[in-house]
Amino acid sequence: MSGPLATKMKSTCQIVDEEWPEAWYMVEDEKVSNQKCENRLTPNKAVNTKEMKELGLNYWKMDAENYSYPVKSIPWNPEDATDPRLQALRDDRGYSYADVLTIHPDYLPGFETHVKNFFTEHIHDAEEIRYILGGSGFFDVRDPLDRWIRIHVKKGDLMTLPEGIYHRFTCDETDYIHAMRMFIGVPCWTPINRFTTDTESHQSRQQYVCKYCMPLLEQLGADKRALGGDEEKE
Ligand code: KMT
Ligand code: NI
Repeated sequence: MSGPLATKMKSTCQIVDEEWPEAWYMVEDEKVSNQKCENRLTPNKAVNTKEMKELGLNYWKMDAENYSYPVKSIPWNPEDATDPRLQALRDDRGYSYADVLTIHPDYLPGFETHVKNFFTEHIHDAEEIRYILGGSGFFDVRDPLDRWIRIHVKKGDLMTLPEGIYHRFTCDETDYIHAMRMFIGVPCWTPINRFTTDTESHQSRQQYVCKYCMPLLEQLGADKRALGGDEEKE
């Protein structure tokens, strides 16, 4: 294929599965003494790209090496975008708002409080879109069985979390991440915290459960019944 459509597809299409960030199941929260460590199970239980897509996550590998961004810009003017691929992605997906911030003790006043709040489990009533311009950190998302999956994002990763997914974020041990936040429309960063709010009856949560949790849970149930059926035959 050639022509404008090919150029557009090349500019915005999601890249091959192998390049997605590494992800794994975490130890139980009671066993987490340092949230900034990897906190893997022993042996490690990896989560593959197919599983991450089934949770509703999206991912693009971006070129964060050859384009530079301010340390902080709230908001960030889209006219300052020189990366055509970022521009195309924003246009395609309607990401009308963006800002840039650096989460590091020297650059973010109240760093510790922010990190604590980011790590409080929550949902949003919109997609969470993060482009990692430098550094690294962990996004934790719940699977339909309510187990934590830890995703290690780093420079060049653009990841979206679907509306209504339970999640949290933490810096890793480097205590440094430079990120662009994007939003469709007027941004609202206020999290809807689980356990202190009735998130289960929130429309965004219910929508997420219907779209992503129910199909997976039904499949698990069917698999279990199939196994049970075999056992009965024995
Ligand atoms: C969030 O919503 O948790 C954040 O914005 C964290 C910093 S972005 C990597
Ligand atoms: Ni969030």
